[in-house]
Amino acid sequence: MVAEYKIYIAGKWTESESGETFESLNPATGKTIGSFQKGSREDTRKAIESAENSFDGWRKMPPPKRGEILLRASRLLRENKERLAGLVTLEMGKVLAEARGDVQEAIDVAEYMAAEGRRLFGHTTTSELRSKFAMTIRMPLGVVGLITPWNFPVAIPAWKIMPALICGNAVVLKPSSDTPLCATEFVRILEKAGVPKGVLNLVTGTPDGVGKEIVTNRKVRGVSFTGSRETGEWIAKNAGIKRVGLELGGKNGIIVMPDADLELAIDGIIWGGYGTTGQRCTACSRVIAHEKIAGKVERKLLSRVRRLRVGDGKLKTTDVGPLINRHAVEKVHGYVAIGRDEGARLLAGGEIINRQGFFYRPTLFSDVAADMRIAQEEIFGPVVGIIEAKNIDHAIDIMNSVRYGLSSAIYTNNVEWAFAAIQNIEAGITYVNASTIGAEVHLPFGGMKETGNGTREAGIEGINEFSEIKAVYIDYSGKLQRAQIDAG
Ligand code: UN1
Repeated sequence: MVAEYKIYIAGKWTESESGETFESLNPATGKTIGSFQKGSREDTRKAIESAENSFDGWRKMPPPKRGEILLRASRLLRENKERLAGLVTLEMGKVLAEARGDVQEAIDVAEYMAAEGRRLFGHTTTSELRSKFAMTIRMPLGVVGLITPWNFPVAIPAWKIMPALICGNAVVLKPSSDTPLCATEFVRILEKAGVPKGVLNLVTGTPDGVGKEIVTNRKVRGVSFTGSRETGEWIAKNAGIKRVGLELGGKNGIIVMPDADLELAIDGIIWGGYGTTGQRCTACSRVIAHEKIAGKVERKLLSRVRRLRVGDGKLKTTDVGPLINRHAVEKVHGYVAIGRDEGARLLAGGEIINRQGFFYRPTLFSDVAADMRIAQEEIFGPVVGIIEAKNIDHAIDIMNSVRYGLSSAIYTNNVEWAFAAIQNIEAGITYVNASTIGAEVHLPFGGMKETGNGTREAGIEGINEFSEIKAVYIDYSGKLQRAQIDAG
């Protein structure tokens, strides 16, 4: 018997009125791990209403009290870290060490946001008039809809839920249908930590049923989405007048300059390119190697890629886990064919592994031109291409030649080159002598160009994403004072 899970509305675990369910699979075996409610538009409307009804009580709770609940959630996450990491590996496929990192990221953001309960700073400032005081305060948006992907099935819901809650918003969460179990377990932890009924609602289901309602419902004041560019574009067009935060992926590169510590650079490329089976928005899919050392980079990388062990993420011997589903395997394989047709040289991988589950051989291309599709489009799999650059300016031009601008990295010990990269790469994140992945939760996360719409998540930017700013003027002069007219 397959375990059946429910949706969570107004503090109750219930079945969808649709009467329909869908299954979540273990990508390492292709076997079902649970059955989930196919939430409908009607379920979603109920969830939005429940959020609306509980919003006032929640926003009036003193933020440090809300912080205590988040802190309890962080403790519960810590106590349940191994169990949750096991579920992340089971449902999403990443190797256990990374699954632990996924849960740890949720703990970190819960702690950070819990402490925000005692800050949520505004500004105090001067006034141009006498006996007048001016400041800003933060207010919640109201009901917010959070739509999250499968690649960080605990961390990304946490990035969004924790700041949303500490700011006093009420939440409707729609997790990816590839990882509903992780979302369900995460919401259970928040329930146990004491988030009041109705403040956090979970509706599993399809983009058509749940996602569209969240995006188009006028009662929803903010939407935060991490996922594909196509869906992001649809959201931007259809959300109407509400705040929208988008994080839509990348085509991230690592520049390797001739003076770089090559062993370090190779470690960074392997981690950024093949960690999480390349399924991070921040994954490195382009190595931009200076022509003087490109041959060396290629040889060293190839010998490392060949040694990567592919398998079930729960085994200690596995370096690279499965892809998320059959469709992903086909997509990656399709891109490998495109790369070959375009004239890139396939050095390793390029094949579907013939076994249960959704496995793909770690793949490396060289002779990649910056304008090839495999160097321009997000593949979201274990595929890396090497592109040669003549000098630092050329390398940065190549880096910037894509529509995305999320993460980037440069390996060099030359201060001039490092700062050229810092100042000229159009990306939300630049690493120096570190890989493209590994963002920490107290710094802003997000990208430029078509990676997003200018919002940033995590850290203080997470608070900005989920709060409104009000300007407050207090005139204690006892007379009419007109700004711009009576000053002076
Ligand atoms: C993502 O892939 O959308 O920096 C998030 C990193 C992780 C988060 C990635 N902390 O790679």
